[in-house]
Amino acid sequence: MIRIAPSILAADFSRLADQIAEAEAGGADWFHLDVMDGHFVPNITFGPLIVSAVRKLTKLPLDTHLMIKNPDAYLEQFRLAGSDHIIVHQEATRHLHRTVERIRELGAKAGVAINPATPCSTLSEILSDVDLVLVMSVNPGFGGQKFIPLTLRKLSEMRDMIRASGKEIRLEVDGGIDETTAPDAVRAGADVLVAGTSVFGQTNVREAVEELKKRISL
Ligand code: S6P
Ligand code: MG
Repeated sequence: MIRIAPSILAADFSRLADQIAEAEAGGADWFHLDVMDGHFVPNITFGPLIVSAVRKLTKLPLDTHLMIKNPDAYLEQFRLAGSDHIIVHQEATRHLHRTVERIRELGAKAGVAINPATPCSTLSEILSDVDLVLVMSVNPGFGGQKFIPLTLRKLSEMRDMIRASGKEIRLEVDGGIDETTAPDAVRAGADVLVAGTSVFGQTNVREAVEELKKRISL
């Protein structure tokens, strides 16, 4: 089953409750929350306060993508705020195994993200300990960027690594996912599609999710 995880980064925060409800009505499976600190990436978004606000608006899993330096210092706060999945960047984490174990100890699913320039092989030793791998298909920092086609090859490589591990690990793709790139990403092996602009950047959010779902089922 392919899941759609709309990213609230592109939502109208002045009417977040309506926007979340509309995406849910369209068939959203998870909500994706992009946390940026202005250090790991050149942009600042929000922290646990917004995660806990979204927690009150939906029962769907909250997929929290930490684009921050020293994520270890904030894992508990994001879990307490209601994150079901906590994703850290391989590039921002010194002791990845310890971090992943800590996320699981806190009762959340553990995810690891890799930037476009980071090889899949950097995850070979940790793969069987994670619940989710996120392959960035843009350089993290801003919504609305163009999908980098070379990342399709990385998705296929990561899918092969997951298959070889024999574990149930989700493969998420994030950045520039729309009606055109979504089917390509699914063919390459992704089973969770993060979509910001192509969902919340549209006038009719419900229809936008429905349309994405339709495209990937063709
Ligand atoms: C990339 C960004 C992603 C987000 C984004 C996707 O800088 O930070 O991690 O999930 O919201 O947005 P879009 O508009 O490319 O779908
Ligand atoms: Mg993201």
